[in-house]
Amino acid sequence: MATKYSRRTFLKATGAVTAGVAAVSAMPEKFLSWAEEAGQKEMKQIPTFCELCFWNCGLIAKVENKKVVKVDGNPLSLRGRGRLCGRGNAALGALYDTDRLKFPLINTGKRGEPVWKRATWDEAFSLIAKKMSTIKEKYGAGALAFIYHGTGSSFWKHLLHAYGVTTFAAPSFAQCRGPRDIGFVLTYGADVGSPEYYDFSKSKYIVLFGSHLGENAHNSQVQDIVKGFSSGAKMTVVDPRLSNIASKADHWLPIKPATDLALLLAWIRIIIEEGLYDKEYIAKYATGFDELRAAVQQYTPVWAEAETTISSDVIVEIAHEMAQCAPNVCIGAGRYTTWYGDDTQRSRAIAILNALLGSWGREGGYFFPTGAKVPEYPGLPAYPHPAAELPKLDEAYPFALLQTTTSIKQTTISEKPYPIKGWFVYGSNLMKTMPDKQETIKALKNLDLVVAIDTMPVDFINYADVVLPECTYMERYDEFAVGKFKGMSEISIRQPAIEPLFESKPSWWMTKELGTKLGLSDFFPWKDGEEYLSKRCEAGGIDFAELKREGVIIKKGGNPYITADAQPEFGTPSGKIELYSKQLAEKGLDPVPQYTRHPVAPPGYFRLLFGRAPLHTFSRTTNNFMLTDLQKENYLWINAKEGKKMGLKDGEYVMLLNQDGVTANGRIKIKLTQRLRNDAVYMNHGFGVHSLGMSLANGQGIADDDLITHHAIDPIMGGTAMRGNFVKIVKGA
Ligand SMILES: Nc1nc2c(c(=O)[nH]1)N[C@H]1C(S)=C(S)[C@@H](COP(=O)(O)OP(=O)(O)OC[C@H]3O[C@@H](n4cnc5c(=O)[nH]c(N)nc54)[C@H](O)[C@@H]3O)O[C@H]1N2
Ligand SMILES: Nc1nc2c(c(=O)[nH]1)N[C@H]1C(S)=C(S)[C@@H](COP(=O)(O)OP(=O)(O)OC[C@H]3O[C@@H](n4cnc5c(=O)[nH]c(N)nc54)[C@H](O)[C@@H]3O)O[C@H]1N2
Ligand code: SF4
Ligand SMILES: [Mo]
Repeated sequence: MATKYSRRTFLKATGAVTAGVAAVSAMPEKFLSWAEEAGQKEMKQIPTFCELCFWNCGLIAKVENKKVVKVDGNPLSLRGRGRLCGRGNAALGALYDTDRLKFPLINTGKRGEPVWKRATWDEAFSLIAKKMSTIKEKYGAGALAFIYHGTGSSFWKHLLHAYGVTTFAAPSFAQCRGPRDIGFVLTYGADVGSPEYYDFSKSKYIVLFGSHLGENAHNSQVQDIVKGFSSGAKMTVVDPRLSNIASKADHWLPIKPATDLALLLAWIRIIIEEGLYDKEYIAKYATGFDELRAAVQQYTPVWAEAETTISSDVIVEIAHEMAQCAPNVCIGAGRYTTWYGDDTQRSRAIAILNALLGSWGREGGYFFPTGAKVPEYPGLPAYPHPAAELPKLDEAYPFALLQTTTSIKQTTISEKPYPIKGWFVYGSNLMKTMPDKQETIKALKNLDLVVAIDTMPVDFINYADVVLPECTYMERYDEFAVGKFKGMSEISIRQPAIEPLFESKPSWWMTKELGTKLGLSDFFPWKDGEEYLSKRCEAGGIDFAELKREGVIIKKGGNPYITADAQPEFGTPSGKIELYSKQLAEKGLDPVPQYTRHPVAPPGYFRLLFGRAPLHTFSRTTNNFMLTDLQKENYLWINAKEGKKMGLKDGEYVMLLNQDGVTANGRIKIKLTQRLRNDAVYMNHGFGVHSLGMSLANGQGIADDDLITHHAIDPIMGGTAMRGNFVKIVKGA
């Protein structure tokens, strides 16, 4: 076998890493300066973890002369197992992006039409502290809200809690996984975790609903599904589009969009009526079987065929296949689940189907995870209790376990039930993330303070009063990542590979400084980020030196499956799996999921579908020079036959107009394909950035979010369903 020479093996082979310049003389000219540099200084290897998505895979940064020259996966990391996805490998593109936010900025113009003034950190914090005090005096601390996504947000939560703030929300709940979390919590009293507790590597049968794993690059999960395949797992993928994972499946079901609940209810009915369910499991662990059975009688396979366009024979065949492989079956819960407005009910139907097959707590289904904990920093004062109990923001959505961005936005506009006057936004590009931009702008204009903590001059920055430039994940200490896995738990550390570039700073520093200005220094007794982490480790008996050296500490233990000795506990009111939910019934909501028909595209329009670009994370990476090299814009997938009928050519640019007459800013390239139904178009989310500061991303492709002017709200948990928009293709762009 030919030896593959990576740079590392090359240096190792020549001894350049340790032997200095002496070994260099025999090297070819082109490697000379490179190796000389490496030879003069020791190459450092710093383990840390990735933030290019929330999977947080362990990585090892290779540092020469204070420059990160490469990243590799940390073989010890359970989230990555020594591998990084395409985005994770582009860490240098994020770190060395010349468009990064470099110093604090204060907007001296209007909100949304910024005139930026470069500020010192002290000026920026003084302004924020002054405005916070004014808001607190006038309206109370309840008038401040925090919206966040990402690891460093925990420092801001701490600061704001200490200040008396009570309103916290993440788009990754109400615009993402909220429905599936709540659907599973209502059914099992537990959610499916992140990373999800799927036992794919042991599955005999896997079913995915619009969860395009591989394009949605959940690192270890993709590795698990590949293991499952190699051991002979069969798979069905339900998706209007032949996704990459669908192309590997035994069955691809190109379902009519928005009808998944019909298919699920038909499967539930078949499994019940043909007696294919796990009778012992249901008798022992579940409640509400008879009510479930009665409530799904109308959902016959023939009825489901009319709704979904999937033949009733195929529906029955797959139900039989699943049942044959039960309980080693995993019907995936999905991740991005805010689709059509009845999403918690669809997620509940998935949870119920898994229960009937007995897959919760069984090999190849959903395992019970092993948890880990790092204690809080010892001796911190208690957070203040707000003087008066504020009314619940999400009263209308009874199972919004987290507060929702939806309610924060609505409350900011209406000032009811109380005014919200200041937003802190961490790592969230709200212009692209929340539906209905005009409404978001209306809310932003009603605020007295908007603080953005970010690394890049993204679209949202233009609406901030003060911009605080955070250094990237490669330059900072941060919160731990604590992961629950099968028979193992993992604690990962983030530590700086190099010092922060420009004037950017980590969140532990920003919050300590601002906290001190606000008179909250008691809440920030640590000297620096390292001490903050080390004291917490000490309190929990965790070897900090080992953690720094290895990047992760793994603990084994815990039973992943139900056994005679290890019986499951369900955190529902009945202590059982709730096939029929009294909790929902009491709130006037369907106790068993019922099908609702959603609007279809008007003539001449297509349903707008969107999803992940394999080599990008939303708008996070659209300016990353290593990734724009691979994909710089998005494409409009359209069924080839349909496209040709309209005279469209592959690669031609078009514009898009939606059902409300709104045009997306920019143009998009047509991709004619046989891999999509003829009633929908599909594009990657994250592109169509409208921010001049993002020189590589600005104006590339079209933003799905420009076209999402309509959204339905999930009545159970307040999620915003964004797949109910329709677009018309306008030629001649
Ligand atoms: N139209 C539409 N909307 C969607 C989706 C969709 O597919 N289409 N997807 C939904 C989903 S699944 C989710 S989870 C949400 C996610 O939406 P958001 O919560 O907005 O999360 P991201 O898009 O990951 O956030 C990106 C922001 O984080 C900044 N950032 C990156 N690294 C750092 C860092 O280290 N520190 C700080 N302070 N900032 C950083 C980036 O520059 C960028 O501004 O969006 C939802 N909204
Ligand atoms: N590379 C990469 N990976 C990522 C991310 C990223 O930005 N980039 N983001 C991460 C985040 S936060 C999340 S939440 C996950 C999201 O990952 P997923 O949960 O997989 O969600 P989407 O990317 O929105 O899924 C889009 C798929 O749903 C299909 N679909 C559309 N409408 C329907 C329908 O009515 N029925 C069915 N059955 N299918 C439909 C689309 O055709 C597409 O294949 O990905 C994560 N992983
Ligand atoms: S899946 Fe990729 S982008 Fe996400 S944390 Fe892992 S390596 Fe980074
Ligand atoms: Mo998400």
